Amino acid sequence: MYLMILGAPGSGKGTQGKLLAEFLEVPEVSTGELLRAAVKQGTPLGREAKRYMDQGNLVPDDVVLGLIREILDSRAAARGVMMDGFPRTVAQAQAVDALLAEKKARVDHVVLLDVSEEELVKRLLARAAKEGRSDDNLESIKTRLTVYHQQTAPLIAYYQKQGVVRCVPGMGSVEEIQQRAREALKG
Ligand code: B4P
Repeated sequence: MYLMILGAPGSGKGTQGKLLAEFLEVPEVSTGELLRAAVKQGTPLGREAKRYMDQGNLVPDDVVLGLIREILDSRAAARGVMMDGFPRTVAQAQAVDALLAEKKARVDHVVLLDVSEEELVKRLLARAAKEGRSDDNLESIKTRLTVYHQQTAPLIAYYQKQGVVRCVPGMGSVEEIQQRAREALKG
């Protein structure tokens, strides 16, 4: 089963994606986490990615696609994968569709987390105070929201055409939202 979790920054992609992957017994892959790990290790890829991430911009498609290709070709992902925070552009979505087609597979579900803008900013600022992530500052958050509307939100229509979008209201407790996501996958 190939799933994606789509939503604005702070919508709970990481939080819900991990729980849903555990429930469905598929590995979870977060491009954000992979990129942050590369930054921490100081690899050439990490050094390039950091420039974009700190400003709230997307890392170039070719960098992210290299990471995803490796994962989809791995044995761990042979039975499916939960992709958290990927794809984020129509070009990434088209590329992953082509990679899956090579495996005679397709995207089965796209879980779309719907959260108000006010709540998104509140959550990210709360995380900034707790974890100090370098892209969780007000300026970068504003850029990330703009980038989401311009480059990632068009994916909703892209996947609606494939009939795979499962819209999940993303406000409330983590447990409530997880329950809704599981229900949405049944429908
Ligand atoms: P991500 O790591 O995907 O970061 P994010 O959009 O902020 O979402 P995240 O998963 O961390 O947060 P969540 O909503 O779970 O990306 C970071 C950067 O990496 C991007 O800006 C970009 O530069 C780069 N990148 C990643 N993927 C890319 C790609 N495919 N292409 C190009 N660039 C890419 O949670 C946020 C906070 O809310 C948490 O503190 C959480 O605890 C809290 N929260 C969650 N659910 C809650 C709830 N129900 N109630 C209250 N708080 C809640």
